[in-house]
Amino acid sequence: AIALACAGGAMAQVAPMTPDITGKKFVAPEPQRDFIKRVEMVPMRDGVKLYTVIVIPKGAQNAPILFTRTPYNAAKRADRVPNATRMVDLLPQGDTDFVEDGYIRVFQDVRGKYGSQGDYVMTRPPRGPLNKTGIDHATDAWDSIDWLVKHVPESNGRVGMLGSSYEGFTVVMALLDPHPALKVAAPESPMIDGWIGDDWFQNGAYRQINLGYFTGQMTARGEGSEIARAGNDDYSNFLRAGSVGDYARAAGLDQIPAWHKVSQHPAYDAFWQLQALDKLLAALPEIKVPTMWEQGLWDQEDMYGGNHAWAALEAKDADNTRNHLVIGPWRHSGANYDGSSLGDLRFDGDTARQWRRDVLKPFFDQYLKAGAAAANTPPVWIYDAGSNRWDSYQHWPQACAQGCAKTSVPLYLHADESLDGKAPAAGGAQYAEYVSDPAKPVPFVPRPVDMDDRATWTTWLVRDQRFVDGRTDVLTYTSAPLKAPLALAGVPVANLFASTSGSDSDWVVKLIDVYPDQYPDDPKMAGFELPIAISIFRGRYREGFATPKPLQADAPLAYGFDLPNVNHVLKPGHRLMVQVQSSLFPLYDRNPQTYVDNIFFARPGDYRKATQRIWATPGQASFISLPVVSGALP
Ligand code: PG9
Repeated sequence: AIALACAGGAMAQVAPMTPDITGKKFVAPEPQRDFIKRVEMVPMRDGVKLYTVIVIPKGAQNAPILFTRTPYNAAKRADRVPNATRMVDLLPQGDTDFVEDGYIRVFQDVRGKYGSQGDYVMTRPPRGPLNKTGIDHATDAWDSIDWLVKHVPESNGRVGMLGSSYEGFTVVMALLDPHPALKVAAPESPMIDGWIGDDWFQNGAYRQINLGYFTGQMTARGEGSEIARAGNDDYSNFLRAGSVGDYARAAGLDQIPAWHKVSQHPAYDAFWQLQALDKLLAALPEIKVPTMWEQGLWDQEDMYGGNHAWAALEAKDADNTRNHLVIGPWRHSGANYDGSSLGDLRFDGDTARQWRRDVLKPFFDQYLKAGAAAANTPPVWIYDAGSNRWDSYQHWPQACAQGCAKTSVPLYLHADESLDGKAPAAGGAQYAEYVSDPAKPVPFVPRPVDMDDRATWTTWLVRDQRFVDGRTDVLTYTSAPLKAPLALAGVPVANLFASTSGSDSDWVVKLIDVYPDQYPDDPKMAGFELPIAISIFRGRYREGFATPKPLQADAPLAYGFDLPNVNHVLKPGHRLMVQVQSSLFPLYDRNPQTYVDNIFFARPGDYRKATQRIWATPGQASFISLPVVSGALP
C-alpha cells in the first residue's frame, strides 16, 4: 500500500518504487501574507467595468485609501516581486511610507487597457467639445471612488489620489469634478498640456522619439510592440528615415488613430487647447481638494505640467494652504524612486524619500486620517542642486519680470560669445553666426544614441554639454568666473533677436552652470557644463502657437520664450554659459528650415542649410532674463 496521506504530519515510510507523480492535484501551501489582495471589476455609469486591484493590510480598520488610475497594467503595479508576502514588497517603492502606516492601496486600469473593459482613447479628452460621450477620466474616477467607499469596509471612507505622468494626468482629471470622498491629491509630473511642453511637443517642436510609445500603448489592449531599430544609433535611424511621417509610415503607425490625431494637428489649435488641463483648472470656481503638485527639475518628459497647473490655481488659494508645489532634483517620475543622484550629480541624501516621508505623507495624513496633526506643509518646496539643500518659499517665482520680490536681470549674449550683464555697445560686431544643416543635426546626447537605454534617456538633461560646445553649429557664450554666489529662483526667459536665411527655424537655448576647471571635491565634475534649463522653440510660432507663419529671411526677429524653472546657486569660481543651436536630434524632429504647412510630412528637398545669426546690437540685443535673487552678474 502506498501511504501518501500526510496531512500536516510526517509521511509514513515510502517504498522505493512508489510512483513520484501521484496524479492528484498538487496544492501549494499558501504563504502567510500581511495583506489581502482583491481584484474587482468596478462598474462605471455606462456599464463598462474597470479592473481594480485592492490591497488591504491584514486586520485593517478605518484605513485611508491611496488610489492610482493607470494605463500601465494595474496587476503589475501591485506585484513588484513574485510571491511577495509583505505588502511593502508587493507595492512600488514610492508607496513604502504609506504601506508602513497601514494605508489601503488601490490600482485601477483605465478603460480600454489591460484588464478593463471599454475603449481606449489616449489621454482621453475631458467631456466637452472634443468628447461628447459623457464619459471621461473625471467620471471614471468619481464612479470608482464612489464604489470604493461603499465596498471596502476596511476603509474610513477617505481617498487620496496620486500618480506620476499619465497616472498624474488621471489624478488631475479627477480634480475637475471631484467625488466628495476625494480628500487630497498629488499629481506627480502630470501630463497637462501635450503641445506646449509635455510629452508630445515642446513649443511646437515634435518629440519624435516618443513614437515608440504609440506602438507600445496602442497596438494591443495589453502590452504592445516596439518599433524595431534599424541599427544601434537612433541618430542614424531617424536621419535616414526622412521626416517624422516617413519614419512613422515605415514603422506601421498609419494603423494607429492616435498618430493621425497628433500629426493632423501640428499647431496649437482647438484640438490641443481644449484638452489643456491647466486652462480647465483655471476655469474652476474653487480648489475643492488640497493638492500637492510635484515636478522634477530635470524631467525629460513632463517638464511643463505640474508647475503650470499649480500656477493656474494659485489665484484661488487665497490663504496659501491648498495648492502646494514641490520641485525636486529628479528625472521624470524620479520622485518615486531613489533620489540620491541623477547622472553625475549627487544630492544631500535620498531627496525623493525625504519628500515622500517628510512632506507628502504628512500632507496626506492630515486630510485622510481622523485627528491627524496639521502637516505644516510649505506652499513651495524646491531643491537647490547648486547648494544641495531644500528651500521653502511662500511664493514662486522669487524673481520675475514684474510683481515678484526681485526683478529679473538681463544676461547679454555678445557677438564674441561672451556673456555678461552689460548691454552691447554700438560699433562692434553685430552678431554671432553659425550654419545649421538639417543633414547634420546637433545630437542631444553623444552618439551612438540608444533610445532603449534608460540611463541615456533619464539623465540627458544633466549631461555635461562639453560634447557639443566645440561644434561650429553651436554658439557657446561664456561668462567670467563668478566672484560671489549667484542665486537664481524663478523662470529664465530667452529673449533673442535671431535671423535665419531660411523661412523657418528652431531655436534651442541652454542655460548652463560651468564648474571650475579644478574640482578636487568631486574630480569628475571639473569643468562640467551642467544644464540647469533647456528649451526649444519652433520659429514659425513666433507670433502665436495657433498661427504658424514663415519667417522673413535674414531679418533679425524677436523671440521670447520661457526656460524651465531654476532654483540654483552658482558658486564662486563657476561660470554662466548659454548655448544656442537649431536642433536637438533625434529627440526632436528636424525643422526643414524651409516653411512647409505640416513639418510631419516635409519632403527631402525641403530640408536646407541655413545661416543663423544671434544679434547683439544696442537696438537688437539678445539676452536671458535671469531670475536673480542675490549676487551680481559678471
Ligand atoms: N510621459 C508618459 C506619458 C504621459 C502621458 C501621455 C503619454 C505618455 C508617462 O510617463 O506616462
